[in-house]
Amino acid sequence: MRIGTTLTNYIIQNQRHIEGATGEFTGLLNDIAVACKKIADLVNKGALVNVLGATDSRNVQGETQKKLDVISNELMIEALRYNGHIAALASEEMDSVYHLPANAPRGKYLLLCDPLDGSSNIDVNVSVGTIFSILKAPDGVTNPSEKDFLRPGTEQVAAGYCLYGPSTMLVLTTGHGVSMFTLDRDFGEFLLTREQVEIPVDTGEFAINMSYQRFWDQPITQYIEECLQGADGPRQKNFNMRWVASMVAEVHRILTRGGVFLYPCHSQLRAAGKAGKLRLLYEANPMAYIVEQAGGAASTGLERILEVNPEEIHQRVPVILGARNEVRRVDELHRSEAG
Ligand code: P6P
Repeated sequence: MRIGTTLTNYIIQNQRHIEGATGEFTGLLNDIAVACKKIADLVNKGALVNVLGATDSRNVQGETQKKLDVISNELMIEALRYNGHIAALASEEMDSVYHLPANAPRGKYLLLCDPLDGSSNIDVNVSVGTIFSILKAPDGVTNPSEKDFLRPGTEQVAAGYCLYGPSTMLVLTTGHGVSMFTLDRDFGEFLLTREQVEIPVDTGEFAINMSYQRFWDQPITQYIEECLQGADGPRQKNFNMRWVASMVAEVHRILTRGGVFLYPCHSQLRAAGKAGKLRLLYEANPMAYIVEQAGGAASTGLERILEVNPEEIHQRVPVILGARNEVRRVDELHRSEAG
C-alpha cells in the first residue's frame, strides 16, 4: 500500500529545479492548500453548517456577497497572515490590499485570489472554486501597496485553482506544465492524479453565456454563428455548448477534455463602464497562465492576456481561452474587424 505523491512532496521534489528555492514557496502552497481544504469542507457541508445564502453587504464589484464569499476570504487570510510566506494579499472580496499585522513575519511572495469564484452557484449546489495567483514581492518592501501588485501575468511565479466539485481538485502550474491533485478526504491530503496536462489544439465545444448575444461585438457574433452553423457552415463540423457560470469548472473541463471559453466585453458592460466581466489579476491571469502551460491560448481578442499591463487591482478584461486554434480564430476575427 502506497501513500502516493502529496502536493507537498511534489513541490519539494520540483523545487530542486528552482534556483534559490528555500522551502518558503512550499510553505506558501501548503498554506493555500490548508485554506482550500477548509473551504472544501464548508462547501461540502453547506446548509448543515449554515453557510449558504447571501450577506447584506456588497463587494467592491458591487456584487452581493454570499456568506461563503466572506468566510472563504477570512479563511485565506487566516491561513496565510502569520506564516511568513507572503508580504501582502489582494482579493476580489476586499477593496484594497490586505496588509499583514505589524507583528507578522513578512515573506517574499504576493498572493492574489478569488476566494470563492462562481459563488452564485453555491445555493444551487453547482461546482465553485478558489483561484490564486502568486507574484514575487518587491525586495525590502514590508508593506507592499497596490502598485506592487500591478504586474503583467507573465511575472506570475505560480497559479492555480481548487475546484469544489464531485471531487475536490487542486490544479497548479509553477511554469513547468500543469499538474492536478485530488483531495483524499480520509487523510486530508491532495494527491497527484495527473501531470503534464495538454489541451487539444482544436475543439468541438464552446462555452459562452448566450443570453448576452444581442450585445456582442461583430467578431464574437460571427465566431459563435459559425459554430452554430455546424457541419453545414464554414467550420464544417458540429459544436456542443456548455455554460456552468463558474469559471473554475469551465477551465477544468477544458483542461480535461478540451474546449474554448469566452467571456467577451459587450455593449451592456461598456455602458456600465466595464471592460469585461472577469477580473484580470485574480481570475484571467492565473487561468491564462494555467491554460498556456497546458498548450492552450488566452487572449482578450486583441492581445495575450498575460501581457496586459494592469492599471488597477480590480481591473476587468475580456477573456477568450482554451484550444489554441480556436482562440487564434477569434483573434483573427478581431484583427479583420480592426482592418
Ligand atoms: P454570468 C462567476 O460569477 C464568474 O465570475 C465566473 O466564474 C463565471 O464564468 C462568470 O462570472 C459567469 O457570469 O454573467 O454568466 O453570470
